[in-house]
Amino acid sequence: MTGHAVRPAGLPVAARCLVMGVVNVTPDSFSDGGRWFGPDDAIAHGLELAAAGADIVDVGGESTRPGALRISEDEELRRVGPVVAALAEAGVVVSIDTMRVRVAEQALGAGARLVNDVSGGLADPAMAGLIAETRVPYVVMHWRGHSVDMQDRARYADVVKEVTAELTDRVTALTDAGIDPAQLIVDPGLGFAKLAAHSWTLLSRLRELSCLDHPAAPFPVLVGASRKGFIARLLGADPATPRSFAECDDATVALTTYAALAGAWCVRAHAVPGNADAVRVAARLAEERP
Ligand code: PMM
Repeated sequence: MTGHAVRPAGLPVAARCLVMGVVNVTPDSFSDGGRWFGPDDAIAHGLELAAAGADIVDVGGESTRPGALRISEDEELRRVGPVVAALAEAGVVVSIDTMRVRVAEQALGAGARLVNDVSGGLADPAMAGLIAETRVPYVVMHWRGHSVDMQDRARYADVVKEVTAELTDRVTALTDAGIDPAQLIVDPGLGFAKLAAHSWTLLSRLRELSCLDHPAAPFPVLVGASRKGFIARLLGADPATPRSFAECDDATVALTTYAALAGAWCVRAHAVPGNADAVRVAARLAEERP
């Protein structure tokens, strides 16, 4: 099966893996923090990503880099509100990257079409109700706790088994709360409560992640490998000197080709053009498969 054979309603449809471009409206994000912090720069960047081939533009106001502290809800709303509204108004398919129901609700009101919740509904108990009521597509990422101490939770005997079991529990809880399984997209949460080796193992066994122990499986899979620390550490001169995040874009493109061929529904990426090419290359190769 290919993940992109399963298509969440209300989102772009293509005979290939989709590309989600990233706009972090934060001063301190892991990979591009501070670059698009003002609303005008963030809006211009979102439009640029859409023009470069992003099918969806993911707007986030809260950094989730390891060790990050939370910001207030009002600050998050202040950061993302004008950016979501302007991009949606311009016809861009906007995804809101938030763990907070109030931020998700306001973003949907301003025209966002997908909620990307890195906590999979665990951070805000009211999130499931909003998603059930609005019937929008919803990304359920594997998450074990807030960024401040998430790396202390990177303990696994069998990372693929535990991540799929924990995602199954989330999907079951969300569907029990009234969400239609057709709204759900799953994500292994690369780098979130994961050491580098855990992220590599999960990527190498991507096909297993959509096949959760749930009657509605397989689910579409979103992969967020772009500029993550596990790539920076692999490519650095030595373990103590990871490569800079922006210098990981070529390796991200390589992983996008792989993820698309392994059936990912969508990849989340900071530098869109190379990834937009990679998903098209992968789709062409897949056409030739017997
Ligand atoms: N990674 C980040 C933020 N949001 N959302 C999903 N669904 N999956 C991810 O892997 C993910 C995400 C952190 O990366 P960034 O701060 O570089 O954007």
